[in-house]
Amino acid sequence: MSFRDEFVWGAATASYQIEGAAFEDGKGANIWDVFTHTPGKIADNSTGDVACDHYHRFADDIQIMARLGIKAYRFSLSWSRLLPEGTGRINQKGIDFYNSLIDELLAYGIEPYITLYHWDLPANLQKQGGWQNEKSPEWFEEYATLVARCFGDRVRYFTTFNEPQVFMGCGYLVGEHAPGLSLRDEELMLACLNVLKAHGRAAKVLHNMVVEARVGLTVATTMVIPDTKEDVESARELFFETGKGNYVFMQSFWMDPIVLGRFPQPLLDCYGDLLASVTPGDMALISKSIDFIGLNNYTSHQVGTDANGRPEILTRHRGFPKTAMNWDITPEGIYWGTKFYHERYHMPIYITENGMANGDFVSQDGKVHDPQRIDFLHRYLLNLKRAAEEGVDLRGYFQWSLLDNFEWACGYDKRFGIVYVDYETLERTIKDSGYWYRDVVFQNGENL
Ligand code: GBH
Repeated sequence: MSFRDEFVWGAATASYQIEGAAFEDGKGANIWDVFTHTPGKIADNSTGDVACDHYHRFADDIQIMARLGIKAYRFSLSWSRLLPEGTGRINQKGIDFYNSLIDELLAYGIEPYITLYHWDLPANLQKQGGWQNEKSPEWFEEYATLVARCFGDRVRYFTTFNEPQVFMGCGYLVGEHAPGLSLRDEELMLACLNVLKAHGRAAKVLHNMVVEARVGLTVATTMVIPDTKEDVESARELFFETGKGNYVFMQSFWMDPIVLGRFPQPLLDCYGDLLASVTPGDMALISKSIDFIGLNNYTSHQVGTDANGRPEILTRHRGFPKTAMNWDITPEGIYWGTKFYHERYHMPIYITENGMANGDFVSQDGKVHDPQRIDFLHRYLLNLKRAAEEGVDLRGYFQWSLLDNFEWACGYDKRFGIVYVDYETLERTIKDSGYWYRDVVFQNGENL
């Protein structure tokens, strides 16, 4: 067996990165609107005001997906488009937009996968402390209730959060992402715990209100590749390790409570008091709250074992293959990482993002030739297939991204799409990798 028959081949995007229409039709400002309009925060001084103008061109984009045979579309909702202040007042035009998007997808037989939160918190909620406010789990529950009520008649698949590691790590610790904070360790931990509590509440609402709901949470992974056969244990240990000052970017801090119902012991040892703010009632909602795990993967560490038997990250040789983001190209990581996830959590897994940034442009023949991306995807998918063959419960794969788009602090210079976007004319051109992916989808990966 390789990929199961009903394996879901999809493509992914996120609201702030593609929609544009940032101040149209009653949408409220969110933290990325504020951040991008603050000088010096974005590499090319750009904003998501227009982005790919998907808000007005979604029907064309769905036609492109249909042409490529894409079976599922993972997109996120803009919270402040639906609830301009984050709670309370509802913006009907926002609901109308997502209704049209969902209906159009269904008309083409494309299954919608909704992400509730891909980093764009309503600005009004940030004014009240954002995820540091102990009311934030209630805010998120109110939002999830609206989503379930409006879209739950047609949508079954939801992820609550995209990469809590990144929006908390880069947004609340490193400060390179909105809202640009650098919290102290204890403050950061409490804010992260609010995200977990928010997840628990939203998952309950979705399960209660949506018939046959399938709810997940997506984490960012830097996978691990054992250097030799002797380093498998070291790689596993490094992948799931966590401890004092080392949790926000890690795996087990987020996923252990959600799947196993408890925090890892090293964290209980050093943050016991803070973790106690998660009451048994909170934990009852957080644990066993998901039906699948979403993994986003781009790169990996090479892991060896030092003289004391401890895992160590090995430095790769000079000139090691890299993408335009300068991230190492590491196909085997997706094999090892999904395998380790499977062994620890025994859950269905979707790859909710995988792809690469490349220096794409339109050639003289009017096409976009991106053999590097084809090779990258081919190698990663072969490793994913190997994991599937070895029994990892893989349910689907979403290409990041359908379109070139606003790459957060890097602006528009980095192109991740299988569809090229000309930001002057907003014209779309399917890249060679897009056509290649179509063949993979049609053959369920048998041609890899
Ligand atoms: C995702 O974040 C986002 O969900 C998506 O919105 C975004 O556009 C996309 O990926 C591409 O960036 O220094 O070599 O160890 C990905 C975030 C990427 C964070 C890889 C950690 C490790 C880089 N992660 N990164 S490295």
